[in-house]
Amino acid sequence: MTAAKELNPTSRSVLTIDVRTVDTLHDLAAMTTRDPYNDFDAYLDEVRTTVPRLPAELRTRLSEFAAGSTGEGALLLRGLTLRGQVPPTPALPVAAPATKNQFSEYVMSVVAASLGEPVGYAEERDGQIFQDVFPVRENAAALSSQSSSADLGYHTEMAFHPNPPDYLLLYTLRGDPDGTALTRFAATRNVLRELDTDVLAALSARDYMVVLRRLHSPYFAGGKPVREMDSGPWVSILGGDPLDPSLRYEPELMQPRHERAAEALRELTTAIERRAHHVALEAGDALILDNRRAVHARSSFRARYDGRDRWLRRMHITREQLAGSGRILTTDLAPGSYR
Ligand SMILES: O=C(O)CCC(=O)C(=O)O
Ligand SMILES: [Fe+2]
Repeated sequence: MTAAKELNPTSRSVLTIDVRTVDTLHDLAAMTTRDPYNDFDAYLDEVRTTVPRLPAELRTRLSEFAAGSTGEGALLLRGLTLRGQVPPTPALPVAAPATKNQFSEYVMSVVAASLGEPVGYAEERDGQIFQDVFPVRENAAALSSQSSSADLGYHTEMAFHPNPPDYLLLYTLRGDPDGTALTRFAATRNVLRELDTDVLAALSARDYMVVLRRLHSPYFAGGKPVREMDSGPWVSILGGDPLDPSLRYEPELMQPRHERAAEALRELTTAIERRAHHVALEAGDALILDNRRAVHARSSFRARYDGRDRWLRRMHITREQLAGSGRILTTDLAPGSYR
Protein backbone atom coordinates (compact mmCIF):
# COMPACT_ATOMS: atom_id res chain seq x y z
CA MET A 1 0.00 0.00 0.00
CA THR A 2 1.25 3.48 -0.85
CA ALA A 3 1.82 5.39 2.35
CA ALA A 4 -0.43 8.41 2.80
CA LYS A 5 1.39 11.73 3.14
CA GLU A 6 1.34 13.50 6.45
CA LEU A 7 -1.22 16.28 6.55
CA ASN A 8 0.53 19.62 6.19
CA PRO A 9 -0.31 21.73 9.27
CA THR A 10 -0.68 24.80 7.04
CA SER A 11 -3.11 23.02 4.70
CA ARG A 12 -6.52 24.55 4.04
CA SER A 13 -7.98 21.54 5.84
CA VAL A 14 -6.51 22.62 9.17
CA LEU A 15 -7.60 25.40 11.49
CA THR A 16 -5.67 25.82 14.72
CA ILE A 17 -7.98 27.42 17.21
CA ASP A 18 -6.35 30.30 19.08
CA VAL A 19 -6.33 30.45 22.86
CA ARG A 20 -8.86 33.30 23.05
CA THR A 21 -11.33 31.38 20.93
CA VAL A 22 -10.87 28.32 23.13
CA ASP A 23 -11.58 30.51 26.17
CA THR A 24 -14.75 31.80 24.53
CA LEU A 25 -15.85 28.25 23.75
CA HIS A 26 -15.25 27.18 27.34
CA ASP A 27 -17.35 30.12 28.55
CA LEU A 28 -20.17 29.28 26.15
CA ALA A 29 -20.01 25.59 27.08
CA ALA A 30 -20.29 26.49 30.77
CA MET A 31 -23.47 28.49 30.13
CA THR A 32 -25.49 25.51 28.96
CA THR A 33 -27.77 23.94 31.54
CA ARG A 34 -29.43 21.01 29.77
CA ASP A 35 -28.19 17.43 29.80
CA PRO A 36 -26.71 16.44 26.42
CA TYR A 37 -27.18 12.74 27.14
CA ASN A 38 -30.68 12.66 28.58
CA ASP A 39 -32.26 15.61 26.80
CA PHE A 40 -30.27 16.17 23.64
CA ASP A 41 -32.91 18.17 21.74
CA ALA A 42 -33.18 20.73 24.52
CA TYR A 43 -29.40 20.82 24.87
CA LEU A 44 -28.97 21.42 21.13
CA ASP A 45 -31.55 24.24 21.21
CA GLU A 46 -29.48 25.90 23.90
CA VAL A 47 -26.28 25.37 21.93
CA ARG A 48 -27.84 26.86 18.78
CA THR A 49 -28.47 30.13 20.58
CA THR A 50 -24.70 30.44 21.07
CA VAL A 51 -23.78 30.02 17.38
CA PRO A 52 -23.91 33.78 16.65
CA ARG A 53 -21.39 34.30 19.45
CA LEU A 54 -18.77 32.04 17.92
CA PRO A 55 -15.63 33.85 16.86
CA ALA A 56 -15.97 34.97 13.24
CA GLU A 57 -13.14 32.95 11.73
CA LEU A 58 -14.44 29.67 13.11
CA ARG A 59 -17.95 30.47 11.91
CA THR A 60 -16.71 31.39 8.43
CA ARG A 61 -14.57 28.30 8.07
CA LEU A 62 -17.44 26.08 9.15
CA SER A 63 -19.86 27.63 6.69
CA GLU A 64 -17.35 27.40 3.84
CA PHE A 65 -16.86 23.78 4.70
CA ALA A 66 -20.62 23.18 4.84
CA ALA A 67 -20.99 24.71 1.38
CA GLY A 68 -18.37 22.28 0.09
CA SER A 69 -16.63 25.14 -1.62
CA THR A 70 -13.17 24.17 -0.44
CA GLY A 71 -13.43 20.73 -2.06
CA GLU A 72 -11.20 19.42 0.69
CA GLY A 73 -13.62 16.96 2.22
CA ALA A 74 -12.10 17.36 5.68
CA LEU A 75 -11.63 20.12 8.21
CA LEU A 76 -9.42 19.54 11.24
CA LEU A 77 -9.94 21.93 14.15
CA ARG A 78 -6.96 21.75 16.50
CA GLY A 79 -6.46 22.96 20.05
CA LEU A 80 -9.98 22.43 21.42
CA THR A 81 -8.63 20.91 24.59
CA LEU A 82 -10.59 20.02 27.65
CA ARG A 83 -9.63 21.63 30.94
CA GLY A 84 -8.79 19.38 33.82
CA GLN A 85 -8.26 15.66 33.81
CA VAL A 86 -9.77 13.41 31.18
CA PRO A 87 -10.97 10.29 33.01
CA PRO A 88 -9.29 6.97 32.16
CA THR A 89 -10.23 5.60 28.74
CA PRO A 90 -12.85 2.89 29.21
CA ALA A 91 -11.93 -0.58 28.02
CA LEU A 92 -15.44 -2.01 27.77
CA PRO A 93 -18.45 -0.58 25.94
CA VAL A 94 -20.36 1.60 28.37
CA ALA A 95 -23.23 4.00 28.03
CA ALA A 96 -21.73 7.49 27.79
CA PRO A 97 -18.75 7.58 30.15
CA ALA A 98 -18.96 10.91 31.92
CA THR A 99 -16.24 13.40 31.21
CA LYS A 100 -16.37 16.03 33.92
CA ASN A 101 -17.49 19.18 32.16
CA GLN A 102 -19.46 19.29 28.92
CA PHE A 103 -16.85 20.88 26.72
CA SER A 104 -16.56 18.06 24.20
CA GLU A 105 -20.34 17.81 23.95
CA TYR A 106 -20.58 21.55 23.45
CA VAL A 107 -17.87 21.72 20.79
CA MET A 108 -19.36 18.79 18.90
CA SER A 109 -22.89 20.17 19.10
CA VAL A 110 -21.94 23.67 18.04
CA VAL A 111 -19.97 22.34 15.07
CA ALA A 112 -22.90 20.06 14.17
CA ALA A 113 -25.38 22.93 14.47
CA SER A 114 -23.30 24.82 11.92
CA LEU A 115 -23.48 21.92 9.46
CA GLY A 116 -26.92 20.37 9.91
CA GLU A 117 -28.57 18.00 12.36
CA PRO A 118 -26.94 15.38 14.57
CA VAL A 119 -28.56 12.01 14.05
CA GLY A 120 -28.44 8.60 15.63
CA TYR A 121 -29.20 5.25 14.03
CA ALA A 122 -31.36 3.02 16.17
CA GLU A 123 -29.40 -0.06 15.05
CA GLU A 124 -25.98 1.49 15.80
CA ARG A 125 -25.13 1.72 19.46
CA ASP A 126 -28.78 2.11 20.38
CA GLY A 127 -29.08 5.39 18.51
CA GLN A 128 -26.51 7.23 20.64
CA ILE A 129 -25.72 10.77 19.49
CA PHE A 130 -22.33 10.87 21.26
CA GLN A 131 -20.52 7.65 20.52
CA ASP A 132 -17.35 6.86 22.38
CA VAL A 133 -14.73 5.20 20.22
CA PHE A 134 -11.91 3.38 22.01
CA PRO A 135 -10.28 0.00 21.52
CA VAL A 136 -12.14 -2.99 22.91
CA ARG A 137 -10.19 -6.23 23.31
CA GLU A 138 -12.93 -8.44 21.98
CA ASN A 139 -13.02 -6.44 18.72
CA ALA A 140 -9.27 -5.90 18.33
CA ALA A 141 -9.23 -7.57 14.92
CA ALA A 142 -12.82 -6.87 13.81
CA LEU A 143 -14.07 -4.57 11.06
CA SER A 144 -15.08 -2.09 13.72
CA SER A 145 -14.18 1.33 15.09
CA GLN A 146 -13.32 -0.60 18.30
CA SER A 147 -10.49 -2.42 16.51
CA SER A 148 -6.80 -1.77 17.07
CA SER A 149 -4.63 -4.60 15.70
CA ALA A 150 -6.61 -4.45 12.43
CA ASP A 151 -6.07 -1.68 9.93
CA LEU A 152 -9.48 -0.15 9.31
CA GLY A 153 -9.36 0.32 5.54
CA TYR A 154 -10.67 3.25 3.53
CA HIS A 155 -14.43 3.66 3.55
CA THR A 156 -17.21 6.15 3.58
CA GLU A 157 -19.17 6.06 6.80
CA MET A 158 -22.11 3.64 6.77
CA ALA A 159 -21.67 2.95 3.06
CA PHE A 160 -24.06 0.01 3.35
CA HIS A 161 -26.90 2.23 4.53
CA PRO A 162 -29.61 3.88 2.37
CA ASN A 163 -29.00 7.19 4.18
CA PRO A 164 -25.41 7.49 5.31
CA PRO A 165 -24.59 10.57 7.36
CA ASP A 166 -23.43 13.64 5.41
CA TYR A 167 -20.75 14.39 7.98
CA LEU A 168 -18.76 12.50 10.53
CA LEU A 169 -17.27 14.35 13.47
CA LEU A 170 -14.44 12.83 15.50
CA TYR A 171 -13.47 14.69 18.64
CA THR A 172 -10.32 13.46 20.35
CA LEU A 173 -10.39 13.12 24.12
CA ARG A 174 -7.09 11.27 24.21
CA GLY A 175 -4.59 10.58 21.45
CA ASP A 176 -2.77 7.29 21.00
CA PRO A 177 0.16 7.52 23.45
CA ASP A 178 2.44 5.83 20.89
CA GLY A 179 1.32 8.16 18.11
CA THR A 180 0.96 5.21 15.76
CA ALA A 181 -2.81 5.37 15.26
CA LEU A 182 -3.11 7.40 12.07
CA THR A 183 -6.39 8.61 10.67
CA ARG A 184 -6.18 8.86 6.89
CA PHE A 185 -8.47 10.62 4.50
CA ALA A 186 -8.65 11.59 0.85
CA ALA A 187 -10.89 14.11 -0.91
CA THR A 188 -13.28 12.57 -3.45
CA ARG A 189 -12.53 15.34 -5.94
CA ASN A 190 -8.79 14.67 -5.93
CA VAL A 191 -9.29 10.93 -6.15
CA LEU A 192 -11.69 11.04 -9.10
CA ARG A 193 -9.30 13.22 -11.07
CA GLU A 194 -6.95 10.26 -11.24
CA LEU A 195 -9.43 7.97 -12.96
CA ASP A 196 -10.34 7.44 -16.63
CA THR A 197 -13.87 7.92 -17.87
CA ASP A 198 -14.45 4.19 -18.39
CA VAL A 199 -13.52 3.56 -14.74
CA LEU A 200 -15.83 6.37 -13.62
CA ALA A 201 -18.62 4.88 -15.74
CA ALA A 202 -18.12 1.44 -14.18
CA LEU A 203 -18.21 2.94 -10.68
CA SER A 204 -21.46 4.76 -11.56
CA ALA A 205 -23.31 1.56 -12.44
CA ARG A 206 -25.33 -0.35 -9.85
CA ASP A 207 -22.91 -3.23 -10.09
CA TYR A 208 -21.93 -3.60 -6.43
CA MET A 209 -23.87 -5.75 -4.04
CA VAL A 210 -23.88 -4.74 -0.41
CA VAL A 211 -23.10 -7.91 1.52
CA LEU A 212 -25.55 -7.36 4.33
CA ARG A 213 -24.78 -10.58 6.17
CA ARG A 214 -21.34 -9.18 7.09
CA LEU A 215 -22.87 -6.36 9.13
CA HIS A 216 -22.46 -6.62 12.88
CA SER A 217 -25.39 -4.41 13.79
CA PRO A 218 -28.95 -5.67 14.30
CA TYR A 219 -30.44 -4.39 11.02
CA PHE A 220 -33.42 -5.85 9.22
CA ALA A 221 -33.99 -6.02 5.47
CA GLY A 222 -37.48 -6.74 4.20
CA GLY A 223 -38.38 -7.77 7.75
CA LYS A 224 -35.60 -10.40 8.03
CA PRO A 225 -32.42 -10.05 10.16
CA VAL A 226 -29.59 -9.11 7.77
CA ARG A 227 -27.43 -11.99 8.96
CA GLU A 228 -29.79 -14.35 7.22
CA MET A 229 -29.55 -12.54 3.88
CA ASP A 230 -27.64 -14.11 1.04
CA SER A 231 -28.17 -11.24 -1.36
CA GLY A 232 -28.29 -7.54 -0.78
CA PRO A 233 -29.13 -4.31 -2.57
CA TRP A 234 -27.20 -3.38 -5.72
CA VAL A 235 -25.68 0.07 -5.46
CA SER A 236 -23.29 2.28 -7.38
CA ILE A 237 -20.08 3.53 -5.80
CA LEU A 238 -20.11 6.86 -7.59
CA GLY A 239 -23.26 8.97 -7.54
CA GLY A 240 -24.78 12.35 -6.90
CA ASP A 241 -24.32 15.50 -8.92
CA PRO A 242 -21.75 14.86 -11.70
CA LEU A 243 -20.24 18.27 -10.94
CA ASP A 244 -19.96 17.48 -7.24
CA PRO A 245 -19.99 13.68 -7.06
CA SER A 246 -20.22 11.58 -3.95
CA LEU A 247 -18.89 8.17 -3.02
CA ARG A 248 -20.44 5.17 -1.31
CA TYR A 249 -17.36 3.08 -0.70
CA GLU A 250 -16.62 0.12 1.55
CA PRO A 251 -14.79 -2.67 -0.30
CA GLU A 252 -15.15 -5.03 2.68
CA LEU A 253 -18.91 -4.97 2.28
CA MET A 254 -19.21 -4.73 -1.51
CA GLN A 255 -19.28 -7.57 -4.00
CA PRO A 256 -18.68 -6.50 -7.62
CA ARG A 257 -21.01 -8.05 -10.22
CA HIS A 258 -18.24 -8.82 -12.71
CA GLU A 259 -14.55 -8.33 -13.38
CA ARG A 260 -14.99 -4.90 -14.97
CA ALA A 261 -16.67 -3.63 -11.80
CA ALA A 262 -13.99 -5.29 -9.64
CA GLU A 263 -11.20 -3.72 -11.66
CA ALA A 264 -12.79 -0.25 -11.36
CA LEU A 265 -13.01 -0.71 -7.60
CA ARG A 266 -9.31 -1.66 -7.41
CA GLU A 267 -8.37 1.39 -9.48
CA LEU A 268 -10.39 3.61 -7.18
CA THR A 269 -8.65 2.14 -4.13
CA THR A 270 -5.23 2.76 -5.66
CA ALA A 271 -6.19 6.37 -6.45
CA ILE A 272 -7.40 6.88 -2.87
CA GLU A 273 -4.11 5.58 -1.50
CA ARG A 274 -2.20 7.93 -3.79
CA ARG A 275 -4.18 11.02 -2.76
CA ALA A 276 -4.62 10.37 0.96
CA HIS A 277 -3.19 12.31 3.89
CA HIS A 278 -2.82 11.11 7.42
CA VAL A 279 -2.85 12.69 10.83
CA ALA A 280 -2.24 11.35 14.32
CA LEU A 281 -5.21 12.80 16.17
CA GLU A 282 -4.28 14.46 19.46
CA ALA A 283 -6.34 15.53 22.45
CA GLY A 284 -8.41 18.55 21.46
CA ASP A 285 -8.52 17.75 17.74
CA ALA A 286 -11.93 17.74 16.10
CA LEU A 287 -11.85 16.18 12.65
CA ILE A 288 -14.89 16.87 10.47
CA LEU A 289 -15.23 14.60 7.46
CA ASP A 290 -17.63 15.36 4.63
CA ASN A 291 -18.85 11.84 4.04
CA ARG A 292 -19.74 12.47 0.40
CA ARG A 293 -16.59 14.36 -0.42
CA ALA A 294 -14.04 12.25 1.44
CA VAL A 295 -13.14 8.69 2.35
CA HIS A 296 -11.31 7.83 5.56
CA ALA A 297 -9.36 5.03 7.22
CA ARG A 298 -7.44 4.32 10.42
CA SER A 299 -4.17 2.45 10.76
CA SER A 300 -3.62 -0.34 13.22
CA PHE A 301 -2.15 0.56 16.60
CA ARG A 302 -1.36 -1.04 19.89
CA ALA A 303 -4.07 -1.06 22.54
CA ARG A 304 -3.19 -1.75 26.16
CA TYR A 305 -6.60 -1.50 27.85
CA ASP A 306 -4.96 0.32 30.76
CA GLY A 307 -6.98 3.53 30.77
CA ARG A 308 -4.52 5.39 28.54
CA ASP A 309 -5.67 4.16 25.13
CA ARG A 310 -6.80 6.43 22.35
CA TRP A 311 -10.33 7.77 22.92
CA LEU A 312 -12.50 9.59 20.39
CA ARG A 313 -16.06 10.83 20.59
CA ARG A 314 -17.98 10.48 17.35
CA MET A 315 -21.11 12.07 15.94
CA HIS A 316 -23.08 11.58 12.72
CA ILE A 317 -24.64 14.62 11.08
CA THR A 318 -27.16 15.01 8.26
CA ARG A 319 -27.69 18.14 6.16
CA GLU A 320 -31.35 17.38 5.73
CA GLN A 321 -34.20 18.54 7.90
CA LEU A 322 -35.24 15.85 10.30
CA ALA A 323 -38.24 13.88 9.09
CA GLY A 324 -41.27 13.30 11.30
CA SER A 325 -39.60 10.24 12.78
CA GLY A 326 -37.10 12.53 14.48
CA ARG A 327 -33.40 12.41 15.23
CA ILE A 328 -33.02 8.69 15.78
CA LEU A 329 -33.46 6.90 12.48
CA THR A 330 -34.77 3.37 12.20
CA THR A 331 -34.07 1.70 8.87
CA ASP A 332 -35.02 -1.36 6.90
CA LEU A 333 -32.22 -2.16 4.43
CA ALA A 334 -34.52 -3.65 1.77
CA PRO A 335 -33.34 -2.95 -1.80
CA GLY A 336 -36.21 -0.50 -2.35
CA SER A 337 -34.81 1.83 0.35
CA TYR A 338 -31.79 2.76 -1.77
CA ARG A 339 -31.99 5.74 -4.11
O1 LIG B 1 -10.60 6.00 14.65
C1 LIG B 1 -10.55 6.72 13.64
O2 LIG B 1 -9.66 7.55 13.46
C2 LIG B 1 -11.61 6.60 12.61
C3 LIG B 1 -12.44 5.39 12.85
C4 LIG B 1 -13.60 5.37 11.92
O3 LIG B 1 -13.50 5.08 10.77
C5 LIG B 1 -14.88 5.77 12.43
O4 LIG B 1 -15.04 5.98 13.62
O5 LIG B 1 -15.79 5.91 11.60
FE1 LIG C 1 -15.40 5.36 9.71
